[in-house]
Amino acid sequence: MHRRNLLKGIGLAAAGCLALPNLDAATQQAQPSGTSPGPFSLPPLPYEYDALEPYIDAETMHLHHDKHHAAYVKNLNTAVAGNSELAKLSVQDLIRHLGRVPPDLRTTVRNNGGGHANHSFFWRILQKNAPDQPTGELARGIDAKFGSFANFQDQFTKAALSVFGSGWAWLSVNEKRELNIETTPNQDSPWMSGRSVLLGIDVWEHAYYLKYQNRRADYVNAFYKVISWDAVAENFRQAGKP
Ligand code: MN3
Repeated sequence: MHRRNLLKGIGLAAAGCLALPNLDAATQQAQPSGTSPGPFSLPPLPYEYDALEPYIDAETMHLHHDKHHAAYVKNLNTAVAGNSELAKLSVQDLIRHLGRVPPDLRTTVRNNGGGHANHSFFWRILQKNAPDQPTGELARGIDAKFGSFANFQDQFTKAALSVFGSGWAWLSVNEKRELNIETTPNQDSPWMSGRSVLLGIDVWEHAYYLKYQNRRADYVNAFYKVISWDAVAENFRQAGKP
């Protein structure tokens, strides 16, 4: 039975007061939440939505992950639908080699593939009960490059506050594993320029506006309370490996 045709046939579809079960909604609910048809899927948060309270609030995490990140995934799937060559690449392969993406799809893949890659990364470098600062090789690398952890923090904060409009600030490494602080607009990233990323902060307003409104500096200071330095150190270990 095709319910939509049936309803059309009996003239009730526009009435808006039907008591029949909504088969379309039931079909959608049969899929795991966060999925959209296509090769890319929204990774679940690696912790509870309220895990980063009071620094990053649960409502922001719900919106940021379930709506914003989900939209990048959905739009990326739409963009690669019908292009089997693109659809079989990882999102990292897509954004590292944007020149291989057909010109008519390139901006869409840059923005939404970038958004998917950046946010998938971002969730994993945050944690509850985070340590104050890095240790080991990463700490020594930061001291060698920036003089001290405090100097690094100062420069990273300045970078995050300097982004005009929407974008990100990053701690990245080049092919010689040299540390560098940089910023990118929109959903661009150091990956797009062949570098590896250790740490990144999303300074789009959607990342902080509900809790911090226009006070981006307060959000950046709060971000330091939830950095998983173990994850950042692991990114440093992996950087430059084939
Ligand atoms: Mn974001």
